Amino acid sequence: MKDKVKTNMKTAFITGITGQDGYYLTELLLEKGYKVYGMIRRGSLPTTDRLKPFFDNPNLVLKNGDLADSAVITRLIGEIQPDEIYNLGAMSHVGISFEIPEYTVDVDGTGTLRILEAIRHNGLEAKTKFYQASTSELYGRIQETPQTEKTPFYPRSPYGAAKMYAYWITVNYRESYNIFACNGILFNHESPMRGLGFVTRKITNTVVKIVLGKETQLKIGNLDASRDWGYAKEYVEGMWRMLQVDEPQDYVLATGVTQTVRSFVESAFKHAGITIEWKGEKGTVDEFGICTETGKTLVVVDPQFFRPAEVELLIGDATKAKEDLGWSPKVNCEELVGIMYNADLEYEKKRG
Ligand code: NAP
Ligand code: F7E
Repeated sequence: MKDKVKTNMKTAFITGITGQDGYYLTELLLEKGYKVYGMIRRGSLPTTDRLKPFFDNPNLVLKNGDLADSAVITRLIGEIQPDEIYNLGAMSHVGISFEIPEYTVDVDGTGTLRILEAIRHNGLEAKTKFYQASTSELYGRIQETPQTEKTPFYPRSPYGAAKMYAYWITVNYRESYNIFACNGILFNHESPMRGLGFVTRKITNTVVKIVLGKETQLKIGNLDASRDWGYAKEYVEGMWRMLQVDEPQDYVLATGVTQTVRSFVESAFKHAGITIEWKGEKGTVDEFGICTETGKTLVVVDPQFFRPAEVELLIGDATKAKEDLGWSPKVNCEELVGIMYNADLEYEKKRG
């Protein structure tokens, strides 16, 4: 019986396992009984903090590697012979991609090609299913609203342009070599596991720090950008479902609701019992937010967080994922703010 379980055990290989989505996908796949191999990068400090809850699980194996290193990727995929590969690894910060564009395309664009070539090199075209972490940033300067799988792309950053190459090379390897390869075009998804450099987590974490007296102000960039924000834990379920259907296809995952950064800020402060009133000229660096009760300035606009080109508004239509995969998100943005705020409150209290 034990041997039978082992034989039936599926094997997954995850790049980007140390990131937000890596954490939730690892949790999901281990729960489903997968053997999970994750590629990690060497850092001067440990990069595996998010994975601590799974360290004792014998079905999780971590291997050193990098998306910039073809030889390692080819070797690891050859050794692991995975049933499923989830390519979540990326330089994923849109703003920073303007500062390190060449590195971004090497990792986010060519890195995807390296995995697809490794599948071919190891003769795994008929065995290994491939998930590519595509993104709503492909839509950039949006060509229609809401955005679907058919909406034309118009990326607005080195990150978006690199991910556009990755999107098309995934489609190309599916069509050329019959690899089961899918693009998940995921709209923004957030959680307590989100990196502190992304706007949602920066907001909930800073608001908590203001409440606890560790910070005095939230310094923010473009308050009027709008995003379709969902809960990351639900989105990794959609990734997995894309690889369980008969035909490989590309799918949008989104909530279908968009909110401004401004309203996310207001909502996070509301969880702290603080009402923000906006002062100064709207949409300029002179705008600021005060606490209506105390009159203290709690939010200031800081141009260092502006981007050379901005994606102003995103809103996705995930009808295809609902129909084909039975996937639809349950957690709305207001609930998401609550989940993140409460987790940050616990986290910051523990840190002291
Ligand atoms: P994240 O938290 O920033 O995690 C990125 C992961 O990629 C980390 O594990 C990071 O490793 C790894 N990585 C970075 N450079 C690498 C390299 N050169 N070689 C190998 N691994 C590398 O991102 P996320 O939010 O989980 O997103 C997962 C994927 O989905 C990314 O590809 C992202 O672009 C894409 N995506 C995200 C969203 C979203 O809203 N979250 C939406 C659409 C698409 P270290 O820990 O060592 O830095
Ligand atoms: O910015 C504005 C910023 O960095 C959201 C990545 O996961 O989702 C993410 O990319 C918006 C932008 O996410 C600050 O200008 C204002 O309009 O949280 P973000 P993103 O750029 O949407 C997509 C789907 C991905 O694929 C990416 O990998 O918020 N904004 N003030 C700010 N943004 C940041 N980071 N920091 C600010 O202070």
